[in-house]
Amino acid sequence: MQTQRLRIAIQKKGRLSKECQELLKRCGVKFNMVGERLVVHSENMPIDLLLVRDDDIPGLIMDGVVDLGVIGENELEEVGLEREARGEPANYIKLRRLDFGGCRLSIAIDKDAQYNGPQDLQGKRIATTYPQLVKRYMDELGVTFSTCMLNGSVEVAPRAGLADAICDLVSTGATLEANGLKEAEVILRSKAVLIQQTGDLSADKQALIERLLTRMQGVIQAKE
Ligand code: PRT
Ligand code: ZN
Repeated sequence: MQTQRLRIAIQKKGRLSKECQELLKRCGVKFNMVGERLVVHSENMPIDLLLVRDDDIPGLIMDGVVDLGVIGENELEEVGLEREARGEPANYIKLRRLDFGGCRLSIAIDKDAQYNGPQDLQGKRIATTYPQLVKRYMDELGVTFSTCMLNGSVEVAPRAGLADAICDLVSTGATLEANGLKEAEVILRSKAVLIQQTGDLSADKQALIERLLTRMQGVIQAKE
């Protein structure tokens, strides 16, 4: 269902939402976040913001339900691999990397364990929310392993006896340290990215996207 207005999916609440709203505002998109609305209409441009959980954003783009989305590369790539494995469409256009949401997806092990390289992970059980990304990395290295899928509390899995290691997002490293873990392998360096669906959009929408991108370039450069 194509709408006249450009639809942009952003995270409703979480680590990307504030900076994402700020970026749009700096690009001149006026809107007012009130209450618990799913859709917020811009007051000065033909743009609707769709406020959702970040997990839903890659699929909304890949199914062509929304035009643009802002999402962490970690989530985008995981969902892409998942969908490819299920034979579902996983296409998108990466318009630009943004200057927030930076983190790395890393495998971490007991801080006192010896670590000489990926072969030390052979046969281990790794707790993670990103099984596809872990599999891609380990397959490339030829290291076999098993997973323990957790959507939260990944960092306590080794202590709880659920897994030998974890693979989770790290920014300062404080969470790993607090849980007696150390980084062994960085498997992905991630930032928030602006993505577009691959369907044909109207000339008006495409022109609006170009305008937003030009403004974004200016906004991001001004901060550097
Ligand atoms: O509710 P919803 O599903 O929308 O949100 P969410 O809880 O799934 O995601 P959210 O808001 O936590 O994160 C959104 C995105 O922010 C992630 O997908 C990443 O792209 C990015 N990001 C950047 C991070 C971090 N930094 C980060 N540090 N996401 C999570 N963390 C967590 C990490 O999982 C760990 O628990 O922070 C902890 C580690 O932080 P340090 O500083 O202790 O290392
Ligand atoms: Zn999420």
